[in-house]
Amino acid sequence: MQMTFRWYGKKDSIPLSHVHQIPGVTGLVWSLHDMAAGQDWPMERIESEMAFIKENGFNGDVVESVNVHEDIKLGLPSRKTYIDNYKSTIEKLGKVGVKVICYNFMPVFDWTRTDLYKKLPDGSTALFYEKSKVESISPFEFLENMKNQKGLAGMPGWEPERLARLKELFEAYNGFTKEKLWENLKYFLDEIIPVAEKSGIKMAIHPDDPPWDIFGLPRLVTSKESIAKFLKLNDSPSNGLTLCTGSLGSSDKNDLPDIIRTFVDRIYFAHIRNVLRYPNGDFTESSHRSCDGSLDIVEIVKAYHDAGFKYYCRPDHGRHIWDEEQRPGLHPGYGLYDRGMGIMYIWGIWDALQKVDKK
Ligand code: CS2
Ligand code: MN
Repeated sequence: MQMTFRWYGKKDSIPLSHVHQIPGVTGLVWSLHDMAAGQDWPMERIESEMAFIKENGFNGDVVESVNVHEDIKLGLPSRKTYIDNYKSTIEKLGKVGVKVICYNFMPVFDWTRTDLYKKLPDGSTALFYEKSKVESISPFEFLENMKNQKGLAGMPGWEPERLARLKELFEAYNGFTKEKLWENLKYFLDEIIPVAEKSGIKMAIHPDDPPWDIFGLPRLVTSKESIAKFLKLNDSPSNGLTLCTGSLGSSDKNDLPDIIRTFVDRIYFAHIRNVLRYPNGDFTESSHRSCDGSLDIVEIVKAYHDAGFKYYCRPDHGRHIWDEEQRPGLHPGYGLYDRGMGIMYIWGIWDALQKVDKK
C-alpha cells in the first residue's frame, strides 16, 4: 500500500516540509484546482505542477479530481465537447505518469455537510451532517446558511461558479431519474475508459457523500449493490473505484470490510476515515481510531492487508485539533495534525498485521 496526502497546490497552507515529516507518505494527491469542470487542462500547467511535486520529493501518481461537467451528467448535446476535453486531459495526465484519476458523478453538490466546525466533546471541531437540516429546507436556503462558513468557497465541489448556477441546475434536473443518470454515466465511461486504458490510467469513481439522495437529486454510488452495478457498466480494469469509507460509512447499511473484500481488485484509491453515526441519521467525522466512530478501521485496514493491496491510500479528512481551525487558508477537514495521526493509526495497524503474518 502506498500512502498519499491530499495537497491543494502551491497555495496550500500546509508546508510540504511538514508533510515530509509524516512517516511513509510518498505521494501528493493533486489537481489543478482552478480549472472549472469541463475544461481541457493545459499541458504546461500539468507539467509544471508535476515537476514541482517531484522536486519536493513526492510522486504525483494520483489526481483528485478531474471534475465532470454537469452537462455530461445531464446528457445534454453539449456533453460532446466536455467529454472530448476530459479525454484530452486523461491523455495528458498519462503522459506525465499519472496512474489514477479520482472523480465523482454526484449531481450538483459534491460532499455535503451542515457544519464545517462542529465541536466535539474533546474540544476539537469536525465536519458534521445534520439530517433534518438538509431534509427540511430548500437547496437555496441551505446554500445561504453554508455561505457564512469559513473556508467553504475553497472546498472542491463548492466552487462559486458552480453555485452561481444553482437555480438553473435545479431546473435542469427537475424530473431527472436515477435510470437516466446511470445511462449518462455509462455513456461517459464507454467514451473515456478506452482512452484511460491507452494512457495507463485507472479511473476511480468516488462514492456519493452522503450515500443517499439529497434535495431530490438522484445519487448512484451508495452501496455494495450499486458498486457492483457500476463496475458492470464497463468491465475494463481501468474502470475502478475510490473506496471512501467515510462516505459509504455514513449509512449503517454499508458493511465496509465486506465491500472492500468484494471489490478490492478494482479499488485503486483507498480513502480511510471514520464517522460517528447517531440514531437520528446525523453523523460527525471523528478520529480514525475504531472506538471513536462507527466504523471498524482495524477491520477495514485488515481487509486491504489480507488482499495484498498495492495501490494508493490517503487518510481522507481529519478533525481540526490543536487550534488548527485558526490556520490561515485552512481547507475544512484538511488540516495537518489529525490527518497525520490518521496515517500513523493506519500504519500502526498495517505494520502489526505484517508482523503477525511473518510469525
Ligand atoms: C471529499 C470529496 O471525501 C472526499 O474525498 O473531500 O470532495 C472528493 O474529493 C470528491 O468527491 C472526489 O471527486
Ligand atoms: Mn473521500
